[in-house]
Amino acid sequence: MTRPLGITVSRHIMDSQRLHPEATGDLTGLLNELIVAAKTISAEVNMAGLADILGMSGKTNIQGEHVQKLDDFANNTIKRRMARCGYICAMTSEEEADIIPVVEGYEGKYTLAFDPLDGSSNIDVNVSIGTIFSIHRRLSPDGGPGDESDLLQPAGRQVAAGYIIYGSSTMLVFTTGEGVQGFTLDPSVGEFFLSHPDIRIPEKSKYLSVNEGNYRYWQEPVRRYIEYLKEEDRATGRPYSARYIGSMVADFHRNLIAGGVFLYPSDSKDPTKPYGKLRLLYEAAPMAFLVEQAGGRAITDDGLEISEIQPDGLHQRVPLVVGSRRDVDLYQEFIRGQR
Ligand code: AHM
Ligand code: MG
Repeated sequence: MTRPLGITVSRHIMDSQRLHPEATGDLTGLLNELIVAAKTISAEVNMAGLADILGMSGKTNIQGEHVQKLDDFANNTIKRRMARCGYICAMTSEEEADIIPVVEGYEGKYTLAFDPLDGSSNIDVNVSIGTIFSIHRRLSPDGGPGDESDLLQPAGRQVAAGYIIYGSSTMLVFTTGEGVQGFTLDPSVGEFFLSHPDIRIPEKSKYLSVNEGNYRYWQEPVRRYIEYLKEEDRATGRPYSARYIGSMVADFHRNLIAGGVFLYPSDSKDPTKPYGKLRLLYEAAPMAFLVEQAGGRAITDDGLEISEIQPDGLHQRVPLVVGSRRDVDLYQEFIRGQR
């Protein structure tokens, strides 16, 4: 018996590079190194119930959140591998307050922003979690270390972005600006194979992903939009069904494949965090790039395109509405007072 000859992710990346004679191979090298880090994390996540890796590390991160042992493991795995890969000049991570330098002499022409393990609250309970990444070309001259300005670039200037979801299987979903491709890890051979070529998000959906426990803290247009989606009207496919996992990677992935709208709007729950929970550089920006490449849309809760925001801090938060284009367009009508 033979297995079908699948396209590996490295083959796919090299084939795409061939279409760009000007390419130096650095982005290919960068993605390949990142994929090795992802496979390492995936192996550890799969062992989570058995190895002594569940629970808290005892540390608190820049956001004041308790760091889980697996968060720490994932952060160190990416940081250590990428610091001497030779393709990037600086990094930022959800788990680190300051810019992360690379090893001297290994500075490359890209930057990397990442959330090593998103969905921390789901780590210990065997629910899908993920790694998110965002890559920009550096602004400062090549050679020498990168600085904060290299990382503080709008989402619309990303050269690649994606995530690895550790779910019922491990998948890598990414874009380099030429559509969105999905690869599934075959753990028996340790390779990602192309399983979801050219992913397109359905234009309109019937799924709503939001933490409705925060309802009382939302602004009026958000409440009205959610109420509207819950009303009954067969002609417009309402009421929508609710799907909320609490790991953005998992919620986003579901919506990308099946259609859906995900919201993490600003709320008045905690006056020190007026812009919701999600961070621009390594949560909202990569998802915006992916969804746009798949035919969807990503805006803030007051209607700004995520791709156009000029970041002013490594850990800046941003309210996010992302998903099927017509569902996001509809949300915009609510904030414009058209509904
Ligand atoms: P984390 O990066 O600390 O894991 O937090 C981000 C996560 C997202 O994955 C998810 O969308 C959100 O937090 C869920 O938050 P809430 O529990 O407030 O609904
Ligand atoms: Mg996160």
